[in-house]
Amino acid sequence: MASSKDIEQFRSVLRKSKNIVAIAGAGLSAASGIPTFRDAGGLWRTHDAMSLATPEAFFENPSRVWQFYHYRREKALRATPNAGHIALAALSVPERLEAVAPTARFTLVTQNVDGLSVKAFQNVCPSREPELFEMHGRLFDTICTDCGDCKANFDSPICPALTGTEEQLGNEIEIPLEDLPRCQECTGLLRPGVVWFGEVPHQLEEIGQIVDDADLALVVGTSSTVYPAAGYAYEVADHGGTVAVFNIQHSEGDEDAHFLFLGPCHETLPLALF
Ligand code: BJW
Ligand code: ZN
Repeated sequence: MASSKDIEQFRSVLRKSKNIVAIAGAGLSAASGIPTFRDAGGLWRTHDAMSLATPEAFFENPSRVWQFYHYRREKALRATPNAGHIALAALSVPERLEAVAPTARFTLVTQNVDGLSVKAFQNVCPSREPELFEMHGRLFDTICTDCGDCKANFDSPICPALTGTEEQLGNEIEIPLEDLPRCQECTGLLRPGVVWFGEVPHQLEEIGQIVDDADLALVVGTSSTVYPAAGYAYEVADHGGTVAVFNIQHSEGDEDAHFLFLGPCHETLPLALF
């Protein structure tokens, strides 16, 4: 089956849909200056994922891992949502959703940890709780490795010893354990509140239900290589739903998508949706 790029045809599917789920990845935040992982310029092209994004890597070298996440936190703190985040957030506003999909419910499932979709939802509709799942956690949460306390933390820098290290990411420095971020409750070592390889993503039961119910999946800016998120579009297609991929280039499985909108998603999403 050849994928369609016909916006009018997509709009007519959108109009009839009842449960829309968007599954987003790093490409959604690319236009906000947040690096992706696997495509040109992506973090995993120059940094080894297994020595930065696993629990084993953290306990082996917490200084290296904190330096990496401090760099990511500082970038995300200064970033603002782009037109792609805003277009998805607009679908959570009842009147906006009703205009394009009168009988639909919309949910965003993001793999991104940068908080930009939350910011976009707050900008667009401050009075509503967003239908939003951050399945790989948040850069701005910390978890104590001793007592398990989980807290939001937007400090910049997160601890004095990391000051300025974001300027020299390739240049690893060794920070003593006692100078890394520590728990306010028990002084234990804090870790970033993100989901690493081998860990179980958040809210899988609720997301599973949303995916089971979805009759339209928007797959936005993800390489669709990391599970379980990579499986959701297949699940929607398997039970008869429609899949629309928004990506700047070809990605895993997009040959099976019903719609394929190639281009930067801060341009293609607003065009296709509104
Ligand atoms: C644009 C654009 C623009 C650019 N516009 N587009 C073998 C087989 C199957 C599974 C496994 C396996 N071996 C191991 C596993 C499991 C593993 C996995 O899937 N590994 C694969 C690599 C094979 N998964 C896990 O370990 C997960 N946990 C798990 O499975 O638990 C077990 C379990 C599950 C379910 C039930 C019970 C138990 C956890 C995965 C955690 C991933 N963590 C990371 C780091 C998070 C913290 C951090 O940010 O540092 O999450 S890795 C990284 O990849 C990050 C991302 O969320 C994730 C996905 O990447 P994403 O978003 O797709 O980014 P890219 O860079 O890959 O793609 C960007 C795309 O955007 C590209 O396509 C570009 O073209 C496009 N783009 N600019 C539109 N302007
Ligand atoms: Zn603690």
